Amino acid sequence: MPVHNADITVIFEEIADLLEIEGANTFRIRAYRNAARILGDLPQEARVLVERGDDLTRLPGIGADLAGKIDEIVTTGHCSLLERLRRELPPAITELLKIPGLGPKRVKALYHDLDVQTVEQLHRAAQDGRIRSLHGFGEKTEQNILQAVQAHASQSRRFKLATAAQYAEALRAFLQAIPGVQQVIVAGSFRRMRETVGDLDILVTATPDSKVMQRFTAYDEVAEVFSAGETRASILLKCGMQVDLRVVAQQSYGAALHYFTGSKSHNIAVRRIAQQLGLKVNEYGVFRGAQRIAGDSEESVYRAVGLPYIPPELREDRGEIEAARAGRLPQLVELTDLRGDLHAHTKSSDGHGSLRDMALAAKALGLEYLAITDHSRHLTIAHGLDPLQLARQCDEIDRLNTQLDGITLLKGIEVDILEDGSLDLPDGVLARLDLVVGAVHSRFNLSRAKQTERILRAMDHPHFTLLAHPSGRLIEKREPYDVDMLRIIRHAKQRGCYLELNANPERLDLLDSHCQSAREEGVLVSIDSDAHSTFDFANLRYGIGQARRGWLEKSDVLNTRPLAALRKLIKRTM
Ligand code: DGT
Ligand code: CA
Ligand code: CA
Repeated sequence: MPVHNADITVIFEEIADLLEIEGANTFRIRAYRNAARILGDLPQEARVLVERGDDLTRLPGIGADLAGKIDEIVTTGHCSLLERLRRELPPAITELLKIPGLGPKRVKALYHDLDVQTVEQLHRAAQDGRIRSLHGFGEKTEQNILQAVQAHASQSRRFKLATAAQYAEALRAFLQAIPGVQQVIVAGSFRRMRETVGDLDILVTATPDSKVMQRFTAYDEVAEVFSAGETRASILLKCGMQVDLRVVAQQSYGAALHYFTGSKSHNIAVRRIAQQLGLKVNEYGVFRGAQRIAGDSEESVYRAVGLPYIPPELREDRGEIEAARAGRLPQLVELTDLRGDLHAHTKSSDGHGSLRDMALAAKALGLEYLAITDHSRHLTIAHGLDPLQLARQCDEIDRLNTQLDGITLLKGIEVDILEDGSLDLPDGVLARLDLVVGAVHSRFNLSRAKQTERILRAMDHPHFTLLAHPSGRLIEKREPYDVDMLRIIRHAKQRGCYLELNANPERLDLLDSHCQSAREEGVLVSIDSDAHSTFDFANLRYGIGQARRGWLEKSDVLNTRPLAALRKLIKRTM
C-alpha cells in the first residue's frame, strides 16, 4: 500500500504526543509537530521525492534525522521510533488525548501521578475527586474533565452519515445477494438522513427458507453477535457500529418500515392520531380491533390515519404532522433538481483537480455550471490566491469556457472574511468575478455580538454573493461559532445575498433548522459540494438530505436555477 503524506503526518503527530507524555525535550517534540505540518501542506507526495532520490533535508524544518524517518516510513510503512514509544507507554493513553481539554501535558501528569491509563480510569479518578489535588488542575478542571468524559462516551457512539453510508451500502449489497432475500432497506436515522447515525436498523423481507439470519451473523465484518433469533438479530461491526436486523412479513413491510424509520417522536404523534380514530398502529400493521386494515406499504399506514405520505427526512415531529393534515407539506428538493454547484476548489489552492478535471466531473453529474472558488491569500495553509494568481485563473477560465461544451465555469473566490468584516481581496479584484463566496476561517471564538457584526459587515460589501458554511462547525470536531443566525438570514434578505448549505459530510451547515428559517424569511440557499477533488461532487446527496430535513423545496434553492436565471440572481445590485 502506498504511503501518503497524511499517513506520515499521523505518525509524526502521534510521536510528538507520546514524546510529550514521556516528558521529552520540547525542541524534539516541536520538530515532529513542525514536520507533520510541513508534510501535510506539501503539494507533492514525499514518497515520490524519496523514489526520485531527492534530498529531503532541503524541505524546510526537515533535518537528517527526520529525513531518515520519512524514508523509513515510505519504504517500510512503519516507524520503529513510534513502535518503541507505543511499547513504553500504556496502549490506551492516546485515547485520553481525544478528551477535550486534555493535552499531552495533562495526560502526562494524570499518568505519572495517578496512574490513569484509560478513559474509564480517568472517569473514576474524576468522580472520586482525586484529580483536583494534582498540580495545575483544581476542582473546576476536574468538573470539566468529568463532563468531557461523559460527552465523549455518548458522542463516540455516533457516526457521520457518510461514514455510516459506507458500511450500510456494503451490508445492503451483501444481504441482497443472499438467496431468498427480497427487499432490503436501511431504516432508522440513516433513512431520515440525520447528519450522524447511532446505529443501523435494517429491514428485510425473505422467503421462509432463506438463511438470511445465519448469513448476517457470519458477515466477515462482525466483531460480536449480541443476539440472534428467528426474526431479529443485533451485531457489532468491527468499526464499532451496531446493526439491528429484522426480517418482516411482506404484509407488515410498510408498517415495520414506518415503525423502524422513526423518529420515535414522529411515531408517537402518528399513534396518537390513530387512537383518536379508534385505531391501533404498531410494527405489524394498522388495526381496528383485531382486524388489520393497513400495513403492506407506508402509504397505506398514513392513509389509514388520514394523512398523506410524509417523506422520512421530515419525520421528526417538528410540524410535519400538522402540515400534512393541512395539505401544506413541502415538495422537497431532489438531487436531480440541482443545475449547478457554486463552491469548488482546484489545485491552484488546496484542491486536487485542474479546472478542466473539475468541469468535466461536474458535467458528468449532469450539472450545467460550476463556480471555481479557490481560497484567498489570507488562508496561507490552503495556498490562497493573491490578486495576480486569481487574475491568471480568470483568464484561464475564460479560455476554457470557449472550449468546454455543456458546462460553464463561473469565476469566483472563497474569500476570507477578516476579523473586522472586510474581505481579503480588494474591490477591483472582486469586481471581475461572477460571484464571491465569503467564509470565516479564523477567530472562531469572537463574542456573539462581534462574530455576528463581522459577518453582517462582510455582506454589506457590494460584491458579496454567498456565505459559505455559515456555522463553521465540523461535526464532532469543532462547535459552531456563536452567531445570531436569524439576524444573518434577515440581513442576507435585505442585501440580496445568499447562504450556503455545504454538502461536505463533516460540515452540513446551514443546519436543518436554519434552512427552515431561511425558507421562512425568503432567502435562497445554495447547496454546494465545496469539492476539493472530482470525487467530492458525490457529497451533494448529503447536502440534499440536510436541505430536505430543512423543508426546502426546489424553488428555495439557488442552484436549481438554470444558468441564465442564476446569473441575474447573483448579480448584486445593492
Ligand atoms: P440513532 O440510531 O440514535 O441515530 O436513531 P434512530 O432514530 O435510528 O433510533 P433507534 O435506532 O434507537 O431506533 C430506530 C427506530 O425504531 C426509531 O427511529 C423509532 C423506532 N423505535 C425505537 N424505539 C422505539 C419506541 O420505544 N417507540 C417507538 N414508537 N418507536 C421506537
Ligand atoms: Ca438507528
Ligand atoms: Ca437501532
